Amino acid sequence: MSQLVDNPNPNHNHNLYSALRAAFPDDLTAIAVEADNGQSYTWAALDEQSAQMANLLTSLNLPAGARVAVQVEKSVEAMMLYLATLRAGLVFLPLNTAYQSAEMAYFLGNAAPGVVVCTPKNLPWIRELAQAAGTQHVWTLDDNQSGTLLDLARGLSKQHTPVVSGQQDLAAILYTSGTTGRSKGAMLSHGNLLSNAQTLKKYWDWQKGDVLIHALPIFHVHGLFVAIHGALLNGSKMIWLSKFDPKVVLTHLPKATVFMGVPTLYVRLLGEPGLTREVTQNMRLFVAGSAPLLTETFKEWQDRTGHTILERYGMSETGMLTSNPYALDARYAEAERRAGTVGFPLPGVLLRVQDDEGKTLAIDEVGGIQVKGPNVFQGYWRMPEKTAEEFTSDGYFKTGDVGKIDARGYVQIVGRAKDLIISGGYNVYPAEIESYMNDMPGVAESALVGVPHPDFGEVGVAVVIAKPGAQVEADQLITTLKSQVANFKVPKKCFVLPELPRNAMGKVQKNLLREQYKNLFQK
Ligand code: MLC
Ligand code: AMP
Repeated sequence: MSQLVDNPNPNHNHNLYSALRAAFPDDLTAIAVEADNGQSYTWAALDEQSAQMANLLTSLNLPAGARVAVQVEKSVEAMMLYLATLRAGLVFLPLNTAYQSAEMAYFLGNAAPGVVVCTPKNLPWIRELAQAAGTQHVWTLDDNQSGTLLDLARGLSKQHTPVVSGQQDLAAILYTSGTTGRSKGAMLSHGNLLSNAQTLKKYWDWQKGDVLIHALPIFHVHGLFVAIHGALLNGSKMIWLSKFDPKVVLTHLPKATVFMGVPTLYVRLLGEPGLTREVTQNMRLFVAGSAPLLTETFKEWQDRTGHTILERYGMSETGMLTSNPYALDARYAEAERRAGTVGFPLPGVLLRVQDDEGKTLAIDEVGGIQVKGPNVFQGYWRMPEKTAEEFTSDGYFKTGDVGKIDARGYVQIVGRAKDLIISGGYNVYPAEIESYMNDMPGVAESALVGVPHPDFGEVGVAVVIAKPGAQVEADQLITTLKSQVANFKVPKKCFVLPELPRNAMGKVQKNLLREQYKNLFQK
């Protein structure tokens, strides 16, 4: 598991908020966040309002490690709730706003949170699910500075001393699905998150005067940790966009220096004629990750803006693992950001490629990527056996990604051992969607495969076999799925076929389906 090195001072508080707070600028009246709703927040406001929320959480006297499950629209107050949860020594559990009731029932039932915060709109059904999960406190938070969370916190003290946390004490749980079965909660500690944030601050050379455009959702690693920790740990202002809109991003680029996005965001920005060298001339760094960045996107970005996108690789269980160099990386004597690679293991991260027999492979040989480091998680929530399965006997985490390391040390991801589709940076697990489809009337069996898509990189295509004599309508199947699961998981196309291709062992040959439909959305 994670390789956290103990601080020699036994009184040192490893609470992540303490480290972030220590990096705030001296002038607390300066603007920390400029939001697209016209509101600005000073550093003092971040500190004081998160203190009020932390005092509210502390007043509940929940046991250490209690979960605070949050499914709300993106807002600065939602980020403050994250900071407050850290301060109070509780565990932040962010949930995608696209999740519907069956998905939420599973997460709340599995995590048994002490507090649930939801949008006012969803309160009636979320309250029922939370009560069924044994949660005593259900609050609301809207994206217009209203909700019962803020009502309850408003009168409380604006001072709060962060709870003393150890490096391995949990700070957050992120649900992720892995290869099979239901979602698993990846447990991340204060030490995991801080070590990764400190490493990135150095490796990407965060500088005085940097301004980050924050355009990603805040319920996943990329938007919640990489972006927010990066800015806060550098005392840097954030331009806070509630939703990604390429036209809006363009208007902010001249005032910013750092942008982070999944590849779809870069593809959509390239679709804007206003993306030029002039508009990006103040920018220092464009970071891409969460899904493969196509070489053509990388090159087109270079041509249009003169900037070279820095691609990095990570996951929920580990935070960031590798990165192309920002500047010269003395370990490799390389400074080049290379398309189609995810760069070098970050300082402190051990990365190797092994075959199925546990043999470490040589340069350019393809196998499973395994990692070790202070950023690697504490295990899956209440799943010790599953956790044990995902680690090697010498403590490396098996990422489920397939790749190789080339002679210059660059890591290349060539595929995934896990059956996973990454669509616009969101993960879709075929097994989950297939089980919904298999339960539909008239369906005998089904398969979901990922195929290339010009906007989302990859999207799901469903193939369904009807029971003898049954009539199954593809459109109806899609409509039903839309009412059951988060919208990004719904296949973009569905075909009803007489049979699925199988090999001699009877296993569905998904590679043949992927081949058959590979040009469905592009030439
Ligand atoms: C939306 N839709 C998607 C989708 N997003 N379908 C597939 N994949 C997606 N990612 C659906 C919508 O519901 C809609 O369906 C239709 O597609 C068109 O939607 P849209 O209006 O174009 O979508 P939009 O709201 O603009 O969202 C697109 C997006 C968003 C790219 C901005 O998906 C996004 O923010 N992605 C970023 C995800 C992210 O942050 N990942 C980081 C994970 S961390 P309909 O039926 O209503 O028409 C991680 C670790 C790491 O992986 O390494 O960082
Ligand atoms: P998640 O568990 O949702 O955090 O998704 C993590 C997965 O996203 C990784 O295991 C990879 O498969 C994929 N991923 C992240 N960054 C990259 C990248 N730069 N290139 C290719 N795949 C990536």
